Amino acid sequence: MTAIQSVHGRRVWDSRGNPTVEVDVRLQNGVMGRAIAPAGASRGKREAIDLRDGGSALRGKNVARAVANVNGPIAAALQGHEVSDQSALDALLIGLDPSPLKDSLGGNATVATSLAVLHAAAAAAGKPLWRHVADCYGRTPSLPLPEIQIFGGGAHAGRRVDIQDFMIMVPGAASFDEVMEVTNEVYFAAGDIMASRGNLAGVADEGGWWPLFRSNEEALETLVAAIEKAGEKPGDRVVISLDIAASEFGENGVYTLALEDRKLDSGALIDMLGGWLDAYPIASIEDPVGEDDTVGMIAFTQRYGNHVQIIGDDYLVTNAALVRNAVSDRACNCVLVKVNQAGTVSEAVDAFTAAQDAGWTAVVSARSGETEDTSIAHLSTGLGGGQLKVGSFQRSERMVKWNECLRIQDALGADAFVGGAPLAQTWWGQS
Ligand code: 2PG
Ligand code: MG
Repeated sequence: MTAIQSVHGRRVWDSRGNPTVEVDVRLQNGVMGRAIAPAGASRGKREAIDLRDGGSALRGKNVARAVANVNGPIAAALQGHEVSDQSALDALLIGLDPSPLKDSLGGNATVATSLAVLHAAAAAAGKPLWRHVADCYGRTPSLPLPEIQIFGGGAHAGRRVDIQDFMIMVPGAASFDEVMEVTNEVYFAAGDIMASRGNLAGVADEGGWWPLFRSNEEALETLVAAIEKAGEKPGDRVVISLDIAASEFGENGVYTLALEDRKLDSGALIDMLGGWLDAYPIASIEDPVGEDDTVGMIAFTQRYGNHVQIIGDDYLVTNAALVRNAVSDRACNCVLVKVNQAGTVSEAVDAFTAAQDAGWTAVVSARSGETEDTSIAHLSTGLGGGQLKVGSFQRSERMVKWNECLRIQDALGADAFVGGAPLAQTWWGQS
């Protein structure tokens, strides 16, 4: 039994230079846990909000009110409570702000607090965080299969291309370490090809290359060329994963591909993506249509759900009830789990387990605004059986998560890598 002595919030800065919330949870035995809230750029309408001050200073993004909520009502409510009871402490946070989007306390205040509680409880138990998560939720830990961005796009690269994330997965790797090695080869091969074609403008928000492509499909062709240049056969050990983030370029069933100066309805967008699924070794696709396009999501899943992983991000916003609805609607077959979309660890774990209980897969994910916080590397390992999406293979706020997985690999053993198992239902898994 170890009780919380104090909860202290402060303002720190994220990878885009924006203010964010850090929380220290200190226990009566002197042990401490710390976590930082990440921030998204392409945000679902139904995710917990980041409470920001508005006004002209710091482009309206200051978090003084969120920090004050940590140091005021949240600290007062949590003080004296047993730290190991994550669900009771998260219930206290939810009770303080029962609004669906946590708009009075701010999801940034609650998520940093909830994760800091998890860290403090792990430290009090003398366990690494991944082990604490596994024990807490009765799970078998395993190192996740990474999804790693090669080019940025959409809201992460000045909308230079419409599609947001062009990623690879290495389900054919024998270890997490091998995934990192293959990724290094593909990432730099892509950069070399783009530089030689005059297609490279720098690095986007998540560390992927900032592309100057003339069409969205040119990105796919370049990605295949990069996989080949790295000495791999596309679709063999390495496959492609896309985050379309369609809510960013479509509403009410009308999608505007600005790069190609084309407007598509939902059916035409689905046909276009279906053509890509036929032509390229794509094993996973996220938010293929907009978050308000349930009919499109169901149609896409009906056509392709038996052989491609279809991830709901903006569509599900890490919400267990929305996952259960989507399971009964047969819309998508995988959930993206972003702790700050839910606002607490318990709610995020609920969404993860609701998906796995239905036979779906689950991908724990970072946000485009990140920090040195490594919590998600531990969460995905501790919950086990999943995948991890962190951004690209450059910039420390990304590499810190991959490197943390390598440290966990030392403790768990290379055999604990989940490999391609989560993709068993995709064409890759069947081949
Ligand atoms: C996403 C994430 C990460 P953001 O859409 O999946 O790529 O982006 O954090 O901006 O929502
Ligand atoms: Mg997404």
